[in-house]
Amino acid sequence: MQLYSYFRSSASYRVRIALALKGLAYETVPVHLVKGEHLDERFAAVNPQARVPALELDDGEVLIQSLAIIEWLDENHPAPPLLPADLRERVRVRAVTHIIAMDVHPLGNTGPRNYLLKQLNLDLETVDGWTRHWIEKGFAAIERMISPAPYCFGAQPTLADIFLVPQVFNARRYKVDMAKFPKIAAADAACQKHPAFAAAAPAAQPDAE
Ligand SMILES: N[C@@H](CCC(=O)N[C@@H](CS)C(=O)NCC(=O)O)C(=O)O
Repeated sequence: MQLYSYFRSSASYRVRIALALKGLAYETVPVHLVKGEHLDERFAAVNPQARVPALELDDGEVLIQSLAIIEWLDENHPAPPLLPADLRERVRVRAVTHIIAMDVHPLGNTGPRNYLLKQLNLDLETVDGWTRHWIEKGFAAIERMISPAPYCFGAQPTLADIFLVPQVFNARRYKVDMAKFPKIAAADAACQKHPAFAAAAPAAQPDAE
């Protein structure tokens, strides 16, 4: 498999964690977002949405959208499971996952941030403040929803951890004060010690700068 990825992209980071947790081998194809490589016509042939990640399977099919890719991986490679067996726990894990994937991440993404900067002519400090604001709103909710032991929902990492850790990486980039979110910081610290999360970290990627 080939993963079209950018080392700092949090959506790519999610898929890298899932692949590492499942022990699946893949080759990284770097797509440099800051240089605009995702907007190149050649990449449109890979992902019509012009975003990373995209996972190209050995038969040539390309999967896009990190949550869809990770669910596909989990369905095809069930061990270790990324969702708990208990149905009530599963809905809680999914809720945290969706807060990040659907409510927080899209507002701080490269495309919307560039629109605020270039089309609406807002200055960088204002746009960074916007990004921080939406991360903090989402984190305030998640802080009340998890009781790390040591991962978000117990002794095994789940989808919630896979989505939370890259968002914490983003939060730190934008100088969110993580002292306000001690439970999230604790779950993140536990994940950082896990080899799969370490292998997926931005600094460990072949395209890291
Ligand atoms: N919902 C998508 C988001 C993908 C996404 O927006 N990726 C970012 C990097 S984290 C990207 O490629 N941004 C380029 C852009 O917005 O132009 C997913 O989860 O895969």
